[in-house]
Amino acid sequence: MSPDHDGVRRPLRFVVIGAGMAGILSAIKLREAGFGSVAVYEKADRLGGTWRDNTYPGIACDIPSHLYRYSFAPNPNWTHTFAPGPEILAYLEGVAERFGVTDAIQLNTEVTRLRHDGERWQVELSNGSTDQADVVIGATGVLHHPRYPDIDGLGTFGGACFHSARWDHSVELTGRRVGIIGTGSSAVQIVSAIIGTVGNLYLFQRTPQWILPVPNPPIDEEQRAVFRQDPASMDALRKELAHTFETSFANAVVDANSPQMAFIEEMCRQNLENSVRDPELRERLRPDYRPACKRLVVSPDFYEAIQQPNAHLITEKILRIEPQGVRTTDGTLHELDVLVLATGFRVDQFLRPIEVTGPTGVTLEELWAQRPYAYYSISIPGLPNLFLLNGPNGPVGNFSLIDVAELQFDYISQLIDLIARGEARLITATTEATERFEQARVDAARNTVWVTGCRSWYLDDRGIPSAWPWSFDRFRAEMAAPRLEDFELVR
Ligand code: N01
Repeated sequence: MSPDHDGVRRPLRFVVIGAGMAGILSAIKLREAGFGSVAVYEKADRLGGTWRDNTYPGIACDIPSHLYRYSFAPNPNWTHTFAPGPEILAYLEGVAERFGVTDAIQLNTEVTRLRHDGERWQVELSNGSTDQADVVIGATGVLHHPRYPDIDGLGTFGGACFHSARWDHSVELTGRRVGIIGTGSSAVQIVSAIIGTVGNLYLFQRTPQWILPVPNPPIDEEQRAVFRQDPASMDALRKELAHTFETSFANAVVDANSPQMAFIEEMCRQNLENSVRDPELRERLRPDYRPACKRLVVSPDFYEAIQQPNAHLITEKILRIEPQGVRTTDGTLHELDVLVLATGFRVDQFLRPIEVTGPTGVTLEELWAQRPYAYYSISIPGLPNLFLLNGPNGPVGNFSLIDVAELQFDYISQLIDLIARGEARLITATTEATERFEQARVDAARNTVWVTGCRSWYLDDRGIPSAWPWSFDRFRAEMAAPRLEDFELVR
């Protein structure tokens, strides 16, 4: 019997915002727990979140594919160690289909307002209709809103111009003069993917990046057949990858002085020394901060690509954009047909621009006037029964975000259970517990490699990393069960 009708748990209505990886997860888990009344609202015309939005050439995940998958839906068919984006999108769509949640997803429907009336969340939608929910799950993603650079004349460019997360596939690149602004993970993948096709490529680098040379070998059909026939062998691989990843990399970045971090630094330095032949180019590509201070860029072939005769690394500052191209401060006009803005994302948005008002009248904008925060990235004091997946200051950069979301969901489901059982009508973290958590997080962030002297999207307006500053083991332990004394439970 479903918990909606088992007489022990009361029926609840759930609204999930966003049908990306975390929203699909929520629908599957809620249905699996027997909650029948679930609506997932997705503003776009297709599910898939970041893997729907980012379709630029060369896109791949930099977390090994056998780690970047739902634990309940291992995939024996990944074609590469790091799967290309379209394969991940197809995987997410396949999982939603296979677990029967596509009917819960309403596409082209944006949540515009959430207002808690003391009993339930009143939900307003872009199509003019409304909904009500006992519990809202915000699964709106971290790297979602493109950041457009504030450069003079951006709108005057005469050719095609688009953000890396809004790739215009109707634009022909073959033989053309293509400019790319930015040198983050997106730009590096794009450069490697298009250098063989374009006429000339101009990479506008404001800050050089360290590059970790990790190869991306294919997983051949023979190996995939083994995984299909013997899922235990796939699980063994996953465990081995998870162990290596957590101990050698994910945990190194939160301890800037660890031997693992020293090893990663050495690999990056060797990569630069050994891969870039021209000493002058090598120096222009050399960062003046420690590897992994910015989110480490992983690429087996970027240095090779940028040394091709048709590749031009531009390190002069951009003065302005003109109809013909990009003018740098040395007076040179770099004439272009296409301009790609690989300039990253606005990472302080989360639920925004949804207007959220709690039962006391307090708004999300007031609560987050300085910057976004949430107790363990999940609960915002003043906004009961609203739970976030991959919310503010969570483990973002170096872990599989699917693992993160699954652990967070298990934690949230324990709170939902209290609501369903009538032990609480409304649940929210207390202000005091949230402040305590924030202080501990800020203190611990001082030991991370992210504060060793660089500018990055990790850093908030105070220069404090908006990230989980502890190990993954600690995250797992904290997510095992909520400390109820840190929550206000209203009956
Ligand atoms: O964005 P970024 P991204 N003038 O913010 C430059 C994930 N991801 O889309 O360093 C000139 O890293 C800016 O320069 P600077 C991953 O978590 C994963 O590349 O600030 N330049 C920087 O070089 C990643 O970290 C994968 O000086 C300007 C670049 O634009 C995150 O997404 C693939 C500028 C922005 O880099 C974001 O990566 C892709 C200006 N006005 C993304 N403004 C994989 O899984 C900005 N820049 C592999």
